[in-house]
Amino acid sequence: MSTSDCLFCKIVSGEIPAEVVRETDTTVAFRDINPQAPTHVLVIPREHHPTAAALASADAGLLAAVLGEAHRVAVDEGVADTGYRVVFNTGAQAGQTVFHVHAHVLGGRGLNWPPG
Ligand code: IU
Repeated sequence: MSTSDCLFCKIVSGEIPAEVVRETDTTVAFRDINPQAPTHVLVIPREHHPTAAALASADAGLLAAVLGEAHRVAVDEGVADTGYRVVFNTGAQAGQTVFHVHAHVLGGRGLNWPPG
């Protein structure tokens, strides 16, 4: 499933370039265009699902695959030992702006809690 007006579907298809750091049959991980930390990578399923909640309902196994890749990205980026954050902004009030589910992997600096 993909939608023709979805930016992240276009990254999956290669129509829009991205700095891809990991790929599997079901997921793609690429650097965020506007990084908020020294490591800021987005992990997405190739299939279009708008939010983490929608993906949890439709295919919990694929959501688990996205999470697994997020942790592999952290290892590859060298932030697994110092600490990192995996975030799904879910819905407009939580700051979601791109409605193709994505896990943010943030690390390489101290991260505040609670987030803004
Ligand atoms: P959000 O959780 O939906 O707010 O995150 C969307 C992210 O997608 C945000 O961090 C943007 O910088 C990032 N992004 C990108 O990496 N490439 C793009 O072409 C666009 C947004 I538009």
